[in-house]
Amino acid sequence: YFDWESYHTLDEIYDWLKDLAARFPKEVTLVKGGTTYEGRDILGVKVSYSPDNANKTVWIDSLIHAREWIAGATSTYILNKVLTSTDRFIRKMAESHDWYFFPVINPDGYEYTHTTDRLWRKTRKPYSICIGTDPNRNWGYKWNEDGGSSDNPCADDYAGPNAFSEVETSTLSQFMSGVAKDIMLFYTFHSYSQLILLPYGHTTEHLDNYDDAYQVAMEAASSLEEVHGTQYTVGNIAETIYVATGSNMDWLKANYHVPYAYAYELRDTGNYGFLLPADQIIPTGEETLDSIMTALVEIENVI
Ligand code: 0X9
Ligand code: ZN
Repeated sequence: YFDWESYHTLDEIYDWLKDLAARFPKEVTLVKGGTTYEGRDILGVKVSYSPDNANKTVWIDSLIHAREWIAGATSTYILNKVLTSTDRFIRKMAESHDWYFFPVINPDGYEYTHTTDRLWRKTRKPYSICIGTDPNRNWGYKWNEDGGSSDNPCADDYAGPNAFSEVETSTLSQFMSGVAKDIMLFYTFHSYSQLILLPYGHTTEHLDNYDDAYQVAMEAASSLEEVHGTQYTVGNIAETIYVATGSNMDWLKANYHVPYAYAYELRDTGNYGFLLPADQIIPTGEETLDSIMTALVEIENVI
């Protein structure tokens, strides 16, 4: 029932995560990262080959924006390879890190894209005459500042009435707070535009360890391109696309000093946009996986 030839529903993804926990009882733990307005769980898995949790952690989340289906398909592709790849190099990288995968962090919205409106982006909690907050504008760092979001509940980038007004972001942020000190490398997958974006979204200034993180991303982008020729642009969020505040990445980076944090805007550059055909899932997964492995090598200088 699960493959990378088609896009899957929330139930299919959650059943697959539960199935992994049953098939790999030593390595895979099902984790509840939070809850949603409509009463669903935000389910993820922890993958660890180290009984003493001594490994550095890689975090991968996706589908904070409901319509960006390739993002969820790519994170499950990578999760599957972390568990089952027989490539020696990938096995070494997989087993020498701990991993958190949260393929669907906006489950109500994702379900809605399958049942009712394929291009829905936000959560599903009503505000006056409109529904939903942009969960990637609702986190508590620079919340609703600098013109990086909207006060209009009908806008697709509505920040919500206050930071963490949504149960999805408040519960998931509590979960992330508990593991943040172990996170060395953070990814949040979006689509589309073929970009590797670096913090922060409120300013074009290059803050914290920007230059170092940029070098790693450039190496990651060049190894991504080697797989299928797909070209990515690397840069600061505000410089590369637009000012955007209240994202999960910026909140994590600012509060926990996670050394390497990237938002990927996956395929394509607008030909299909959010409606990327399913026959691009596997190539997108292949190239994205390679870029992550390269980032790990660059960060840790190991072969
Ligand atoms: O606007 C957004 O939230 C993201 N672009 S999208 O078209 N996928 O909606 C980019 C925001 C930058 N990413 C993060 N700060 N995570
Ligand atoms: Zn997005």
